[in-house]
Amino acid sequence: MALALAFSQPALAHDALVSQSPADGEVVSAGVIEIRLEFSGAPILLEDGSGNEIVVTDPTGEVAYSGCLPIEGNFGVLPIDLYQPGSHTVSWRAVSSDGHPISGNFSFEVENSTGYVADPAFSFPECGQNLISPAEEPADFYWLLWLSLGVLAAGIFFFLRPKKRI
Ligand SMILES: [Cu+2]
Repeated sequence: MALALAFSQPALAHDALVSQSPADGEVVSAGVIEIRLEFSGAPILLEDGSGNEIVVTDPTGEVAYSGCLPIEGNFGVLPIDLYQPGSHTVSWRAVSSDGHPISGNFSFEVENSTGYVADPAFSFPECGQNLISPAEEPADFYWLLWLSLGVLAAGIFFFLRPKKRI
């Protein structure tokens, strides 16, 4: 039972998204905006830069950004230059400080009443240079790994559960 508890305990310690900007459904003006995600703990930075990732899709279905999510303490912060009016969708995933993957998605609206055009001088933060093609999905391996660990923990828990008297 102690072993089962030791296995199941970390699942309670996932970090959570505590606030975000833009909010889900928020309307923002075209231009360079910051997508800010605040977590309850600082996401773990893996050496190869994978694990903390964000994908932004514009209203035409084009991927506006797909790559690492720059981490600043408890925050994931991505500046992005947006001009396409309409609904943008954001999907993110991060490595919780307890080592588990967490993820979420939301959408927000861009309003462009001033005829704003993309700034040719805009560049993504350094970790954004290494863009990941949406087709590659390199983090899937980690999801499978964590899923299999969860199944293993559940199996041990089941095996060690207190037996009922007949
Ligand atoms: Cu966890």
